[in-house]
Amino acid sequence: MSTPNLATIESKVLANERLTFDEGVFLDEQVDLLTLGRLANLVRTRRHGNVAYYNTNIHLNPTNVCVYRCRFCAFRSDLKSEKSYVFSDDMIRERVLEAKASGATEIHVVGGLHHQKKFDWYVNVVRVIHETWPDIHIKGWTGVEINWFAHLTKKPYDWILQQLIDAGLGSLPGGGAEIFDEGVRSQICEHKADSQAWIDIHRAAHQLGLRSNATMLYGHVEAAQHRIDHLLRLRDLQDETGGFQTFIPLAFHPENTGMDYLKKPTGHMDLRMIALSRLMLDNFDHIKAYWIMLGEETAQIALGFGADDVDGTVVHELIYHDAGAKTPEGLTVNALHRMIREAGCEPVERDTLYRRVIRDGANWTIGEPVPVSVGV
Ligand code: V47
Ligand code: SF4
Repeated sequence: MSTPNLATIESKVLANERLTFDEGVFLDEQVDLLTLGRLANLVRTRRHGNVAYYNTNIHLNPTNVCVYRCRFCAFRSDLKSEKSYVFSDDMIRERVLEAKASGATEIHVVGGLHHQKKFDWYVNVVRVIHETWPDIHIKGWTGVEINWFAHLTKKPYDWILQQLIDAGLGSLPGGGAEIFDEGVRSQICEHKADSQAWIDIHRAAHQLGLRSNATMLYGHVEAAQHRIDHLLRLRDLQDETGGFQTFIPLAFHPENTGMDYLKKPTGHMDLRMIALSRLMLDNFDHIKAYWIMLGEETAQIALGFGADDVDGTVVHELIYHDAGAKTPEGLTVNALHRMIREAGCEPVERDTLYRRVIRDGANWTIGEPVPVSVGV
């Protein structure tokens, strides 16, 4: 096999051809940011023109008590710690009514794995949200949580997922993927769901008709070959099921974590990861620049480096703020519009499934999906 070179990679990107593992590692290790960004922006505009997506959403982390101790996590708490909390049904209802009043179309639900809660407690969280306001899309519980529920109930993944769908679950978020490489995973989160479990759960979800997202946690102890391996394992599953919607690269935030001696990745690396994922994930429609994690400035610039989505209004974010994020906990729709327009893009509000949201005063309805082009 020939050694990868930029000229061949450029011509493959122009011809919409798939890049290999070696080409990915070469791009990651040796190609400068502006070249990566130029190529990724070409792919992004071929798919989306100048459209950039956002949504109106709210977060709910029903508990921070967690059996696991991932070294990168500042959010988790021991049961007896002063920091620990558990939402009651009334608190959940209050959050849902706040979401309704703010015009949110999505609630993003993830949390810790509480030692003393049974599977029914987690199903109940979904049911209470759904019964309080059936119109809100519930994007909830990561592959790690689904794996924990399988452990608790000794039931297969599709059974677990079906119980949650019956209670009102609409899709799965992309968390818990971290880095699939087994060696790296054992250093940063050795006890929780392994890579194969995460992949199997997303496959099971897709087979039941649920869409899901995928993430990658970068900027800690991993290297280029681990990042590219991660992206290609996701690309393989997407070839098989087509069920992923969005990929979200997540920058490690070290404050208050077990790896606080590491430095937070720079804006330079953040933009490289956005561009690299756009180039390698040729079968993913969307790459998200999660502004909460990147900061508003970098997220805005990322729209010119391969990203086509900035996530949403968010509100009540804890995972990144516990780990030192300096961004606000939420942004208004006007601020998101400004961020996107100044980047030369046209803001389109989407729901979780990337259908247009049509607003009329305080009311909203869901329109058609915005067409995505994959051709050259
Ligand atoms: O799995 C935890 C990461 C993830 C830290 O699907 C950290 O739309 C950096 O997955 N530094 C949860 N990262 C968040 C997540 C997500 C976020 C936004 C949108 C979507 C989506 C999904 O956050 C965890 C882990 O990878 N994480 N702690 C930290 N200190
Ligand atoms: Fe628990 Fe999730 Fe934090 Fe790991 S990342 S310790 S599973 S809350």
